Parts: sequence; structure tokens; C-alpha cells
Amino acid sequence: MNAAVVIATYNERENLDGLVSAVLQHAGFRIIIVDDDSPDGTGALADELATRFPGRVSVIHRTGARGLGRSLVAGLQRALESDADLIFQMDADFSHDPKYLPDLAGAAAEADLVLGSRYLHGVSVVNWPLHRIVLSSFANRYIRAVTGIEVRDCTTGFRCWRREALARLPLEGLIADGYAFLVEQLHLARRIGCRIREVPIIFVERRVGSSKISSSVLLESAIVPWRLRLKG
Ligand SMILES: Nc1nc2c(ncn2[C@@H]2O[C@H](COP(=O)(O)OP(=O)(O)OP(=O)(O)O)[C@@H](O)[C@H]2O)c(=O)[nH]1
Ligand SMILES: [Mg+2]
Repeated sequence: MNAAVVIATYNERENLDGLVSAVLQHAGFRIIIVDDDSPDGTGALADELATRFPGRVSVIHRTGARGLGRSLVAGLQRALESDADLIFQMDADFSHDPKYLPDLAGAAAEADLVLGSRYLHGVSVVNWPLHRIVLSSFANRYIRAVTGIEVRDCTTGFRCWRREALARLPLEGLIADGYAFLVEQLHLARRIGCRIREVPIIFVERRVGSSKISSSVLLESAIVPWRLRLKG
């Protein structure tokens, strides 16, 4: 296995150490952390981890306007500069359990993009309040109806790309930032003809650290599917 995992972080100091160790349990996996100058010192911790695991952990420090989308683009571009065959993206807050990495990798034998999906068999989400489940379920229906994407979990951030497919994706052309970035990425993948598969994951809500969802991110999520539909 020759895999790179891109992890965007903003104030994930309490999660990062454990997550990095858990990912590195898997042989052949490397990590690219993309930190947005987190006020809680996540960036310094990431540097420590890079020193502790030379050759397996590297860090991109971003400054200026923060954003999940821009951070993922920077990390994915860095991963493409390496010789990784599989390139993953996942959250830093343990919602995406590293134990599923081999499942996603296995499915990538017959797909260009594999999604870790919360909605393949009912709803596999632990510790979400009802309103969060309702919102996510509505968002997925909305995105499917507006864009025609035929995927159960359009907003999952747990993804595995075959290198060749990711290299064909015009990453610089992605403009959304919050969840909408993930929808736009999926839409583009479909447009360039990627074979997309979903594998089931159980998503566990973060136990420590705080959420970065904002009303502007939600508003963007409402608008982007229409932009994708109108642009084709
Ligand atoms: N670099 C960077 N990472 C971000 C930014 N916003 C969120 N992230 C990271 O993106 C991932 C997902 O963000 P979360 O805050 O967990 O979003 P969420 O899962 O929808 O919200 P929770 O339910 O509270 O976990 C985490 O690894 C965050 O640290 C950002 O502006 N810049
Ligand atoms: Mg989260």
C-alpha cells in the first residue's frame, strides 16, 4: 500500500496526536496535515508529530483566510506531488475512524472514488442530536434532487481517490468551502466520469473540540447545488 491521507485541522489539538497514531498503524500510510494557523496550537503539535514520525507525517501551514475547501485542495495537491497511489481525505475529530481506511482502499480496486458513507444501511451515526440527523438527511435529498448525484452520502468528508482520478480533477476550479466543497468535488468527479462507490462507515460525533459549522457554511450549501446544476 502506498497511501497518503490528507487531514485538514482547525483547533484539533486534543484529537490530532491520537488520530495520527491510529492512521500510522496501517503500513504504507503517510499523513499530510493542513493546519489553518489554529489558535489552540494544533500547528505546533503537527510539527512535533512530523519530527516524531519522519517521512510519514508532513505539515502544510496556511495563513490568511481559513477554509476547509482551500485546505483540502492544498493537501490533495501536495499528495499528488508524492508517489501515493491512493489519496484519502478525512476529518481530524475521530468521526472518521481510521479502522475503515483498509475498507475504502479495498473498494478503490474497482472504483476511482470511494466514499465512507453514513447512509448506506439506514443511518449509521452515533451521538448526533435529532436535528442534526434531520438536517443531514434533508441536505442529501436536496443535493440529489438538484444535482442528480446518485449517492447516499453526498457530504461525507471521508473519501479515497485513486491517484489517476484525482489528478484529472480540476482542483483549482473548486470554489466552495464548507460542506458544499465536498458536494462540488463529488459533482466534478461524476462529470469527469469517475466510478464512484460507497462503503459503510459508522460515523461518531466528535467527543472533544468544537464544531466549525457556521451559518455562512449552511447558506453556501443551499446555493451550491443550484450553481452546479445550472453550470452542468
Ligand atoms: N484547515 C482547516 N480545517 C478545517 C476548517 N474548518 C474545519 N476544519 C477541519 O475539517 C474537519 C471537519 O470539521 P468539523 O468541525 O469536524 O465539522 P463537522 O464534522 O461538520 O462538525 P462537528 O459535528 O462539530 O464535528 C475537521 O478536521 C476540522 O478541524 C478550516 O477552516 N481550516
Ligand atoms: Mg466533525
